Amino acid sequence: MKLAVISDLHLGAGDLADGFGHDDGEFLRFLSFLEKNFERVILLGDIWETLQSRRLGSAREELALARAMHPEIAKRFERPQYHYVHGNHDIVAGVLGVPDELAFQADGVRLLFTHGHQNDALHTRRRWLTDLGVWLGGWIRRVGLGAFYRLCAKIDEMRGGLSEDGARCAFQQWAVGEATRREFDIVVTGHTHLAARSEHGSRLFLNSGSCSEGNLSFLSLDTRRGDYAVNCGY
Ligand SMILES: [Mn+2]
Repeated sequence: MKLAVISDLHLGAGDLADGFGHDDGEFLRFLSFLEKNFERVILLGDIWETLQSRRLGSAREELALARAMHPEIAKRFERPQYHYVHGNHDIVAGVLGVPDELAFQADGVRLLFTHGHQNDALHTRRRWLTDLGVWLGGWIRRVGLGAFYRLCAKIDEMRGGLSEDGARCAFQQWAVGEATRREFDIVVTGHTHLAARSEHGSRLFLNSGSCSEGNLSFLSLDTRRGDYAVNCGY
């Protein structure tokens, strides 16, 4: 089976906290390319930005606003070729029936797709605190303090134990631990905005990076041929 994975688009309501950074028409052409070349397209979380709403805790309203701001993309994602798994910034989609993980077998390869925020101990134990931090981040951007926002994001990245070196990266260790415990060959994540492909013994860790801020990052998986690659642009 040939699969493409994209994540972390952060499609928002069009104000300064909308981190998508693409022209919708151009992005639709990218989606057409994925549809033509892959049997399934996995949307691996943080597709919609619903945490950085103007009012705290109005995620449902924010999701509706974001969808209205990007109507053609919203419609495209309804096609049966797309499989949506929610993340932490679009956790509200879970209320609408979007799952928090996807698992299946293709050509004898066992695959687990999870956004990856479940790894964040602070998010799990003190979700109100991380949600509040993300919401404040939206306002910091909205009032034009983009550089300050990026500094905070960097600090958060370090707190999360991310590393380019797979053996030292706490996020990868968690994901591969899940794959091992639950007997998956490949674990595919998003969340970190750092595209990655890293072998851990017999298991493979993949991260789709991000399609926000104008980036076009996607994973291509061919389970029949055993080809797994990180791609930037098409
Ligand atoms: Mn995330």
